[in-house]
Amino acid sequence: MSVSPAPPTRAGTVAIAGRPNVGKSTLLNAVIGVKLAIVSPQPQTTRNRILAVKTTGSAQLVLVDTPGIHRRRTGLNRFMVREALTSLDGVDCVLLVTEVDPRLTKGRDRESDGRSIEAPAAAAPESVLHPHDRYVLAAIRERVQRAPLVLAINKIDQLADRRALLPLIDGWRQLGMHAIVPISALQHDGVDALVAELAATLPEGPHLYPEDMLTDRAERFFAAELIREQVLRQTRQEIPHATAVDIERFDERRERGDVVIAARIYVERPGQRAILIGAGGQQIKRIGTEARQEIARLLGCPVHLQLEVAVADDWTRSASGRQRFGYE
Ligand SMILES: Nc1nc2c(ncn2[C@@H]2O[C@H](COP(=O)(O)OP(=O)(O)OP(=O)(O)O)[C@@H](O)[C@H]2O)c(=O)[nH]1
Ligand SMILES: [Mg+2]
Repeated sequence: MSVSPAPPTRAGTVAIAGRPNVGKSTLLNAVIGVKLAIVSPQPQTTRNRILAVKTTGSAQLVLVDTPGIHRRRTGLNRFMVREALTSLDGVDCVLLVTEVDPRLTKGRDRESDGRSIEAPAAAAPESVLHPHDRYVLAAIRERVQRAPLVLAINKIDQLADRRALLPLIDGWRQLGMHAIVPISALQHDGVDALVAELAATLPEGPHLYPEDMLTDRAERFFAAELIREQVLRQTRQEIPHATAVDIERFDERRERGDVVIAARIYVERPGQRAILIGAGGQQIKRIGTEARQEIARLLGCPVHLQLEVAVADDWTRSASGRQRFGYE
């Protein structure tokens, strides 16, 4: 009786890249099944690369969430775009994320006879591509020569009729994607198929990390991020982008089984501080309540959170200001 050999293990790094707000971090969380990366409706939510390990069957994917790639290269944007682009160096695969474009799909969705969604098969790819995606693709190609590009077209839950995807898929196919997978990261639709496509691109070899390893970042980092997430979700205009969070105390009290965290939220101007605190301290209280619950969920234990709001004058505008918060 012959025993067939076990399939070879595969392992490698997959950078998740794309323009801001297309759902890269939502997708990372969906793949690993843990809310690790912060998510908000505001573009430029993610500022740092975040590594997360997904071991599935014989394959291990080392996923790297990255900030959105865009044209602006001043201040904090410069740091974020550099962080995204340098994350591409040496990866085994690039997972390029885009989203269904409402301008391409909404009008077509309203048609029920399907006529208006017929793919203009001979159309130039440029006609269906979002201009920012074209920029992102060029920036990736400049950096990545050999690694395959797998495209995830996200937010398909927004489509009434999935046939509206056909022209988009056609356009992208002409641009040399290794694979194209329509998904809804939010509804976990197509995510398993995407993981299988990614795993198949990875080189054969031993796993790079122990199976129980989730991320390379410390709990303090995620605590600061979850506070920043609430600022992004609960404030508008310039405040989200003027915010940095510094964890001043992070005490695991083993005897009580809880964690005490004291954090300071920095903004750039006194007026922003006043908005963040809100009338009677209501705004900062709401931010604290939500952030505490999110941190407790991630750490799996009760959390006591004290928040203060301080001003670091125009910190995003100077190299030393950005350096102070680790963004330089
Ligand atoms: N409808 C829908 N919304 C989604 C989906 N995936 C993400 N979103 C929403 O899109 C917004 C942006 O999601 P993020 O995951 O923060 O996007 P990102 O690409 O990481 O953004 P940056 O970090 O700013 O580059 C959030 O409001 C998400 O809830 C999806 O599959 N369907
Ligand atoms: Mg993100």
